[in-house]
Amino acid sequence: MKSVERGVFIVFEGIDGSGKTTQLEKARAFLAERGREVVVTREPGGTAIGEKIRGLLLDTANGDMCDGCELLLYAASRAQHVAEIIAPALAEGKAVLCDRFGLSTAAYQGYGRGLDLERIAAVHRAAAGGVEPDLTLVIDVPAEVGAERVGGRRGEGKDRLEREEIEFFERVRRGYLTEAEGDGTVAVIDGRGDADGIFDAVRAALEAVL
Ligand code: Z5A
Repeated sequence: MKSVERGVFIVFEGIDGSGKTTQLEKARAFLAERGREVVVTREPGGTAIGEKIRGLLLDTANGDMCDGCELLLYAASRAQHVAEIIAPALAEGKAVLCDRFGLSTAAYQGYGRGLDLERIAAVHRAAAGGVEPDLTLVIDVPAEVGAERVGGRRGEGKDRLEREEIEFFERVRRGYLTEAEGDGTVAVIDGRGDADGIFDAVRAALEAVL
């Protein structure tokens, strides 16, 4: 009987415009070439319910959303996402590549908004139900670099979160770097330079968990 390959859960993180989605797509191609069955998904979103929640979170009409409401909406999206997509895919031995997960909540709602990190961790545990990444790749760029990369989207088309000031994204970046310290499941990758060069470092980190 053919043994079922172990599922592997890999998360791509970083501030807006870090290039994490570009790297995730390269990882998808790399894993598929190696014959892995790959599920690509994202937060907030990833399910029909989650995409509705994403709409609420990004809607510029919701400018008066309080930070606690925002935290719980990300968590609600995650609970559905884990139950409907991530846990079943891992149980079937698939490689799950997820654009953002728990570290986004610590970085944005904790370091960015200033919510208590213990509270965030408790809410995350309730949502994720013990399903945690084997590897989280933080694609690290200064806030100015991220802002330049998403520059084309700024102005008229900005969503509620993209309207934040550059200082907010610097706090978020510092949050990622602080949370990564001493956590063996998190790799920080320098996100400056060209995308292929960055992927060399991403590939090395992926190979270590495959
Ligand atoms: N959020 C939260 O607050 N709490 C949570 O718990 C969760 C999320 C889960 C939506 O995220 C918002 O949700 C996010 C945090 C919050 N927003 N804020 N603020 P999202 O992931 O959907 O949105 P995003 O962060 O803006 O991601 P993005 O648009 O997909 O950008 P990206 O993934 O960082 O980058 P990219 O799409 O790969 O690249 C952006 C541009 O740069 C694009 O034109 C590329 O061609 C270019 N690029 C990429 N790599 C390079 C390199 N190496 N050099 C030059 N140019 C490059």
